[in-house]
Amino acid sequence: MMDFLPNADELRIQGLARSYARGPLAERAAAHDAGAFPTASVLGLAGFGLMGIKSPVALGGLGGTNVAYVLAIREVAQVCASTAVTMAVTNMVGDMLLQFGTAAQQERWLRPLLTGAFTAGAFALTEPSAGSDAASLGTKAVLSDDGNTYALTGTKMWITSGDVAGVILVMAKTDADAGARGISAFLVDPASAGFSVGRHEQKMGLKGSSTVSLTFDGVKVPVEDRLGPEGIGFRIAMTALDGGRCGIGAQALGIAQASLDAVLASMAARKRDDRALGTDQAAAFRIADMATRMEAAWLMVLRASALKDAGQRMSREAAMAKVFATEAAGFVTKTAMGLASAADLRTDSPIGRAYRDARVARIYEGTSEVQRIVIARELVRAS
Ligand code: COS
Repeated sequence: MMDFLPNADELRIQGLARSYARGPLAERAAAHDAGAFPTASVLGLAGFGLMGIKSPVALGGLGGTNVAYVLAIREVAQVCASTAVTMAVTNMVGDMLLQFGTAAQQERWLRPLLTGAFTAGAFALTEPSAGSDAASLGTKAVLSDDGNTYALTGTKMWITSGDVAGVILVMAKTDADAGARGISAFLVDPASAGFSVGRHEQKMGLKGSSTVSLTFDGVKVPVEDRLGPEGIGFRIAMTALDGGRCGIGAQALGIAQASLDAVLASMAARKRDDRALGTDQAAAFRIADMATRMEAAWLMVLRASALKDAGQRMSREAAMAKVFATEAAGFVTKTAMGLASAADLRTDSPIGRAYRDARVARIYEGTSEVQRIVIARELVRAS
């Protein structure tokens, strides 16, 4: 029977995230929203194993499930969405090292990612002219004649934590004529010659997270730092995004929860004719719709995550959860603005921050349109 109730270990991991989020992170969240990268916060989370929730305890992770992962991300996002996205991308890179890496690669790259020796991990797929059509990327990886090293050349864009990461998972073409099957994945040391960080994007939300472009100018990568065989880089990226999309759904719902909580607190504080504003039907119906959409979306995120835990392909369910949760968060944060008081409309108020932070969730890790393409394709494939 499917019960949607997290088990004791999942609740324990959620509890770790909640304590850290509502304690030290809450004190710094405003500073992160003002643009301070959350270094101390991600290191604090790493101290509890939360930068590698599914990775083994022996390597510094928590040995948890995908359900535990979304529970933890939602807790962190409710307090600071910038920290949550930094945590989500690091966990995603760690998951790929766990799934596709050798024992030596896990020791070299995964352990420092989990323990906080690396501040973060970065995932470099998107390029200036390859976003939604990810397989059309142009970064090249050319193998040396002696077969020992690749030279990576190209530019990546919109890369979360690209300037602070200890390891960057880079997707590049090893065979220009083989389409998606010509893409391979590489673990790149940012200290490598030829690597440089470009512009820091000035974003409307998630201001504490870092978003940069990266340039690779003949960056030498030893063959032992290729993740998996040549040609499976696109599969690695899509596998990462299947899990990542559940995480972004959870992040969006954490943001939505913060927005709804702030609306309820604001309404309780404002009385009209001795009646709480929330008892007015116009407001009450809106609040009910906000909470109901969030609840439905959360069940979708949980189900997609549980399917992944069961080892099943869940591309369709992850895409459905992502599009529905992020659009629900868009509805909730916009409706909250309509119910807010004048003070709540300050950009640094909880409602203002949630409104700004929620928007990008419908864009990154695949736009709402890309999710609909994935859903439709999976339905056609299965018919
Ligand atoms: N898991 C494993 N493998 C997958 C997969 C998945 N979820 N999705 C696709 N693949 C595999 C396919 O099986 C196929 O392999 P074979 O050639 O061996 O059969 C290969 O990958 C290519 O698949 P497909 O033909 O579907 O690729 P497309 O180029 O048509 O992909 C979409 C289209 C839109 C789905 C893809 O480009 C995408 O997800 N784009 C959005 C990228 C994104 O989210 N960017 C944000 C980056 S992080 S901010």
